[in-house]
Amino acid sequence: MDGDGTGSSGWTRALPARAGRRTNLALLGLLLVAGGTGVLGFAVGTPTAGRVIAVAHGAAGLGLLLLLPWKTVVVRRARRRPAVLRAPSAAWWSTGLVAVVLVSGVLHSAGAAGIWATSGTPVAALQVHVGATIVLVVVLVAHVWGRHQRPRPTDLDRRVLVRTGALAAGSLALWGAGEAVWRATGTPGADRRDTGSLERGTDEPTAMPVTQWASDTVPQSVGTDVQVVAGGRSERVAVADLAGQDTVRALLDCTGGWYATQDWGGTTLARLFTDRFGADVLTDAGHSIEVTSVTGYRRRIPVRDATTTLLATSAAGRPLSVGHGAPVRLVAPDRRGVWWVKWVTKVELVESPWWLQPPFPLQ
Ligand SMILES: Nc1nc2c(c(=O)[nH]1)N[C@H]1C(S)=C(S)[C@@H](COP(=O)(O)O)O[C@H]1N2
Ligand SMILES: [Mo]
Repeated sequence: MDGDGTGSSGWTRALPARAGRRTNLALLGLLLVAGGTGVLGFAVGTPTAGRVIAVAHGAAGLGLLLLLPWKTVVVRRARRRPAVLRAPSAAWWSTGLVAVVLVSGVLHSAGAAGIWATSGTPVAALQVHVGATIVLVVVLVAHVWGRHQRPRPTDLDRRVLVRTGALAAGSLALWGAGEAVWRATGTPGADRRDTGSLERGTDEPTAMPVTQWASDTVPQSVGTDVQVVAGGRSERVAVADLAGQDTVRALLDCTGGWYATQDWGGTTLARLFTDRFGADVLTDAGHSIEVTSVTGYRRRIPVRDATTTLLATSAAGRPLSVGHGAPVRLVAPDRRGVWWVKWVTKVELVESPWWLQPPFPLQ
């Protein structure tokens, strides 16, 4: 009847006849791991954890390719069913979007970020990756809806566990092979950081991209002082008084896919608070320090970070540019760029813990 049945080519006939429910579950599992590690990777800035997450993310994504032969069988079989013939759109959209997400992800990992660079925007591959993923999530929910692949107790039998292990090992091997290719060919991606970011403008703040999170914009005007608040007391500190007290060499790693290391100059949050409000002001570990931008953008830092976190007025010995947060910005070592609040107007010791906030800024 139709010419594309599974029997028509030798290699698909060799595949297990039961390719179906478990293939779909494995696909869903890989997509969930890839999606979860993708979101987590944006939240984590510490090297080792970042590395584990990035490898899992890459492997889970590439692992989808390993399931392609099985999924082809499933799709071909499904296409013989008239109901699916009539409404294939979600299925085709998900396939196309997965392809876009995979290709852009691989391009980014190869270091292709700069290839499509237009004025100061070196992050196109990663933006495509994230954008297509958001659309994919919507389409996938529509696609998976009504196709309940409920796990059964037998899904935990030994053969399945062995196959799951094989899939995980195969995915990791595929990821390792990709990395080996980048290294052998000297692709820029070979040098990327554990988080997957590429170096841009280390020790050269002017070469560093100016990046906003979501919808925030560079403000028209900024202040000349910072309001410091703790325990009902409030003081205004002139920006000039913050300059040059402490320096820290720290790496800014943007979720847009680039990083840069600079020598930042300013004053640590610990010094800022204890100089004004006494040595005991930061001793309650349940408290946090809320850092607010003139734009309303804000992040809460745990008090334990106060000694390493800087209110910075300079980078590489020169005053900050407006794009990079002048006159004062936060420098939060080991945290992703979203924490590095620019154009700071207020720092306040608050009683709530740091984790009581949206995981990413809302603006
Ligand atoms: N007020 C404010 N601060 C902000 C942002 C923002 O959108 N608004 N973006 C953050 C993000 S996502 C990054 S990566 C860094 C980028 O700093 P840069 O523009 O100096 O490179 O600033 C952070 N601080
Ligand atoms: Mo960022």
